[in-house]
Amino acid sequence: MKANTRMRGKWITALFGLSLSGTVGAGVSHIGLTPVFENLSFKRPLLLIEAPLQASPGEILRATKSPRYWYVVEQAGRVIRLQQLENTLQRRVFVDLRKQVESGPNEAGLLGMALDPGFAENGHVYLSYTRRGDPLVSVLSRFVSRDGGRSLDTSSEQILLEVAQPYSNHNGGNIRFGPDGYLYYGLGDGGSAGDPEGNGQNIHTLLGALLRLDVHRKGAYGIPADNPFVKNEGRKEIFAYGLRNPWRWSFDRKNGDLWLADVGQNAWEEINIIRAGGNYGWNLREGRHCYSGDCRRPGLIEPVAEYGHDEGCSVTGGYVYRGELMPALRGVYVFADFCSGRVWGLFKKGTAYARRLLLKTDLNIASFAEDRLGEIYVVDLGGKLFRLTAVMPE
Ligand SMILES: [Ca+2]
Repeated sequence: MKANTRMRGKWITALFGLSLSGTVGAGVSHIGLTPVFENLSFKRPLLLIEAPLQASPGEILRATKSPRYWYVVEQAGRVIRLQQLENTLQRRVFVDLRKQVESGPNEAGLLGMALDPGFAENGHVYLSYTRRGDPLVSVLSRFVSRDGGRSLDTSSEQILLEVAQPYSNHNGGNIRFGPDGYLYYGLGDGGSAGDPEGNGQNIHTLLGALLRLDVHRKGAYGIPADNPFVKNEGRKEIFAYGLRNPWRWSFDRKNGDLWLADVGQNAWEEINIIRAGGNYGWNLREGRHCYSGDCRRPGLIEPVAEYGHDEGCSVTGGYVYRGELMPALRGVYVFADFCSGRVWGLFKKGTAYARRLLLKTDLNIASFAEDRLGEIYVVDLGGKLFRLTAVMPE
């Protein structure tokens, strides 16, 4: 998200469709939005997370009969738990950290949540938030649920990492476990505009970087032995750097590829595939373009796609689609622009990617979500949630 963005807060439930010309088969030619949890509204929701199935593997085959649990993260510091069993839906507060979370600045708040891969056994939940105070501090903490995921014990908080924020914007904050079992944590460049402190290119600060942490060791965290700066100069937590504000990013559930959308300054929004040790260019480059300094020096990794501010102003990264409902989108990376509400797909063409408009919306898309079946959801900051679906043309 971007600080200077007007918050429309409006949402619509109508379906919009644009033809996926040339890619479409089996009579599916439109992509639309279907409201989910229709009777509920959330306050500035940022994330939707489905809990893993807590049953025997065979239960997956009867997914529609099994209870499904969801967590909706609200920016102000609350997480709502939804329990869906066939047609009934129960809602309760999972955790309320509003007293300690600062959500005044537009890009501050409870920004990230990840369930431990061993959540069913250990109840561990990781939260990333902006803590009240001056300066603002980005906090990564572990909490424990002692009641099977129904609520979080706030007294269990163990702070793993604190990073002071020189300015109020570009807090990043997304956290996720990779397929390698390590916790990844994205931090913006510290904020203001143009990266005045040069944090993006500075490997001695955790700002402007994607971190990779081993949170399954004793103490706060350990450094994975193959992190790129373990044997080199630079902070050992860093996995990749040269990032401006990695607001949303995800792993491809099929092959583990790490797709990261980096919010641009005034001109270009970009999508990256992250490699260990990679320098993604900010603030020398904005997208594929010179921004400042020695912007043509070798070693800066280009985004796989970009778009200009004639089509939006703040990219929201999504997912590579691996579900069943939209066959035409299988293997396609789906993402959006927060300001324009447009949703695109990146279709692989040889070694490059072609960007195609999938859908126009009037939403402020804060995040996408992926359920356990690989279906994709849209989280609108205005308070509503939707599933992306294929719709028949009228
Ligand atoms: Ca870049």
